[in-house]
Amino acid sequence: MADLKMDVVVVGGGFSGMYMLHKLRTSGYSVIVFEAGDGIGGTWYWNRYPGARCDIQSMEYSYQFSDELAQDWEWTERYATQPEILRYIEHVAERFDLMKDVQLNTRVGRTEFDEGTNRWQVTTDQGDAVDAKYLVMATGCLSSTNYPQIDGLESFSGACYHTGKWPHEGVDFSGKRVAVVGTGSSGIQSIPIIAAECDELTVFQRTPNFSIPAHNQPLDPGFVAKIKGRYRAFRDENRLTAFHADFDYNEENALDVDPAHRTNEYERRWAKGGISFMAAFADLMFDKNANATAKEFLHDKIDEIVRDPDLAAKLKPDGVVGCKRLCVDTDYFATFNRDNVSLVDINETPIRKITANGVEIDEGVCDVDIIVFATGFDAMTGALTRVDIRGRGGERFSESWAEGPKSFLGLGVQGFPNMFIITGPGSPSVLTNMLPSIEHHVDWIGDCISYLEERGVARIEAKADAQEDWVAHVNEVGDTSVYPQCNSWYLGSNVPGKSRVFLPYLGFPPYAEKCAEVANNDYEGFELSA
Ligand code: NA7
Repeated sequence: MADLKMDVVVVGGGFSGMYMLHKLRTSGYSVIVFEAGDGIGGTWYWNRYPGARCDIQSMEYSYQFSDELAQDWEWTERYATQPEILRYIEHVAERFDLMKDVQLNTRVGRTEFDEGTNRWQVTTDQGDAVDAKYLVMATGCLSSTNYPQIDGLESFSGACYHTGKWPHEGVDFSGKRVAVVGTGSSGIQSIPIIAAECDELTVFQRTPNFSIPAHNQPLDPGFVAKIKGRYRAFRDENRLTAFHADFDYNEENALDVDPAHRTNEYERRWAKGGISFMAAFADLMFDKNANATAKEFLHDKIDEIVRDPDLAAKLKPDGVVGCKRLCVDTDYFATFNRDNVSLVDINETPIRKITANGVEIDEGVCDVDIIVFATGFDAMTGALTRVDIRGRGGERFSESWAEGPKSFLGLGVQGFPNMFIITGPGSPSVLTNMLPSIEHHVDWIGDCISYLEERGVARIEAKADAQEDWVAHVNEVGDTSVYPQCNSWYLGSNVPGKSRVFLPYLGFPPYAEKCAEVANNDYEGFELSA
């Protein structure tokens, strides 16, 4: 017997879960949020590694559901740090009195759909049993950490950390010999800071990454006033762009302009800094030859920065620019000019095992006191499939997605009625500015629930054909681009054994149009039963 009867259970207290709570409560529904951490914030709660920052500019990385909130909150830097983003979500929770419906330190366990009542029976590791009509998965895209399987890891006598589960008290690197494994965004942000603090740093690199300088700086009050003076219009303009962000998109194709013009544009964006480098030309993500011009430019930059040519060669990515998410850094490449930093390319010299004293490669053991795994996440699906969800007929969610995720719009899954996913695979999510994409999904789900409740609908479920067509469409659109042509977490290829499927939907505006069309046509593509 359930202890508690609610309209909605939300799993996860990150940015999506907190806004979902606010949205539903404002519409008059009873909601409980279960959050595994002992604080809210999701990604921004767990990723406390040195240098953790958002790679989207702070003036865009915030909620827009409340004009007062948008006007009142003052960001201090161009790219907000993890602590500042955490302060922001805590402020939001306090301002809208959200915490009274959030239960921390609670992991959702077996959760079953009861076909007799059309309701979810949710249990938790704290002994809660909740009967709820709707289940909203707000478990985040980058929350299930990916630990490499390296022999001997348990025998290491020093300290081991993962950037995505960083200790709250921080880590003192002074006087220490440190290994960092992984050179994605987390590695690239933390390596310069760890290098400056520790005695010796060895970076173990499997794949080099492209990175653009952040040129982070305190926010100029004039710039803030300008954006705040037309905040809604600014956000509305961004909503009409592919990445749902203010990237200063250039409509020209790299291959249609002369080389000098092309280099100027790349130089301009390099000097400006940030991920909008990707919007330098319209064909960069659709034509490998166009992309190669960006690659050449970025290779030259690495040569300019890194003094040792052999080292520079090892740091140059061979792949397609942006195919793995482009990184944004502060002094990453220059860090390799330091005397206390060395690089091990593990393709040339693989890690054989971890010993009590350090990391063993062919040339011997690299003795270290601390190992930092900056090895990323089982992205987009990991946090969902690890929850024991049983749908219609007892179908296990993890099994239904064993060959790759199947959903309609990344929002609903056939066989799992009355369940919604926020920024699930099959939606633009990680290819966009996450915050407005979260808000878009939360608004859509909230409106859908109100529609169902107003009409006395007992059950909503994605139809098999709509889901099949959508999955095919996501792949078709993905295949028009160069994204599927490399290995990245967008494709699940960073996790051994994970099915290779292009997870996000490319292009926010057509996606938003489709979502609106589905809603306007009485949730066409979903089966609604009285
Ligand atoms: P990423 O971007 O997935 O980077 C993880 C890094 O760890 C990447 O360089 C991986 O190499 C490397 N890796 C993963 N597994 C191993 C093993 N087994 N051995 C050695 N190296 C390994 O995660 P981040 O946390 O940096 O960033 C995630 C997102 O957060 C980022 O894209 C932004 O959106 C914010 P690989 O490239 O797979 O060869």
